[in-house]
Amino acid sequence: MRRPPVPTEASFASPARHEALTARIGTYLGIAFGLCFATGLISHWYYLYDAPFFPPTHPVWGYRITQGVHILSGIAAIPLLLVKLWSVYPKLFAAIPRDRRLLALDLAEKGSIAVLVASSIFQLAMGLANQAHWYPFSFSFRSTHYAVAWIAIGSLVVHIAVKLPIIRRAWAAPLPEPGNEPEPDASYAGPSRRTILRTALLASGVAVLAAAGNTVPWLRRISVFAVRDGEGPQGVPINRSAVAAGVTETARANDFEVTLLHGDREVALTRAQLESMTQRTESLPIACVEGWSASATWSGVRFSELLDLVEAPKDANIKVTSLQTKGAFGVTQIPAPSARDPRTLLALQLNGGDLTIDHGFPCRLIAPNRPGVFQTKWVTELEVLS
Ligand SMILES: Nc1nc2c(c(=O)[nH]1)N[C@H]1C(S)=C(S)[C@@H](COP(=O)(O)O)O[C@H]1N2
Ligand SMILES: [Mo]
Repeated sequence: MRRPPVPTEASFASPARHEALTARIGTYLGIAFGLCFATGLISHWYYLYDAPFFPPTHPVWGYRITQGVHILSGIAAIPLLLVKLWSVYPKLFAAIPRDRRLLALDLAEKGSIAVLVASSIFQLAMGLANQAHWYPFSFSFRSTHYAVAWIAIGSLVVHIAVKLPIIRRAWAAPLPEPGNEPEPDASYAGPSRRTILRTALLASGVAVLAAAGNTVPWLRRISVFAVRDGEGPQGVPINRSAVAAGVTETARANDFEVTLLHGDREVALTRAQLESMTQRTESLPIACVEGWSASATWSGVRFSELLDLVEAPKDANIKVTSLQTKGAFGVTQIPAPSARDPRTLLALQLNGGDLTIDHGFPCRLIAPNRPGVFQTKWVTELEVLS
């Protein structure tokens, strides 16, 4: 029996492929990766409890924009990465140099590209899975996504440095077409390289529009990828429901109280007592790490005024505990600058009505310019940290 021949680079040759096309798609992909990396670092910073300095509370929509850009640039990268991989995969079958020095260089380049490709696919797939609330992995999403981001961006920088001469050459001249080449292939009837480039960019743009409804309300109707429909009760989506958090009974209990703790000082307030305090109204967005966001009007007690009841120092961070019994983020921390921002509320109402139980009844935290996960619902204890 004859063995099938081992494929070579030429086995996959297509006149549509060209380094100038690869370099152009690569440039757009690089821009998407750069945006995604920078906004990812910003998000990571917002999540740190021990940052040397805290993210600002102004503008209130800051995280909404950076996290929206993070998700959308990641989504934009997916079609571009697929087309880019298509444009270069025959190189996997290129002949291996015999010369030792060239072989070493070849292996180093292939190795760095293998790391880049693997980490890029991993990041985009993981990000997409997280955005869709699908966690098929058992490791921590955030620390893994953060660590692999550095691997991806590091190998990307190496890749760009190695390919810079080609990238320069590609952009210096118009995209060459198969028909205009020194040896035109008369039998080629496929799309022009310009068409392939435009289609890749179009696919990327369509994917972005299909996801942007998560953030941009008037796009919601055409956004097939928008995981949140924006139609949650009181016009705001819900991430973790009261059932999922295991609070359906405790949140409705008649003896519900919020306890403020500062050393040996302790003040407990019922919802009725919270209602009898001065009520403030603020318009603040919920901006989830998954990229969706929604603006809303919240009313309740100014957080800073609650902290004053137990004479909390102005520079103290606060531990926020919810009734939640299941899942992460039942206990969070709010740094002093956020806790003391006058717009930060322990909210009792949303968009003009009492909070529904899924939005955090009896009371929840809402602070300007913070990731949604820290807008803790069903708050039952506030402890002043020293
Ligand atoms: N106690 C508690 N609060 C929570 C969460 C949670 O899991 N538990 N999820 C947070 C997340 S991830 C987001 S995006 C917001 C969403 O608030 P909403 O359901 O009112 O829209 O609530 C936050 N508050
Ligand atoms: Mo969230």
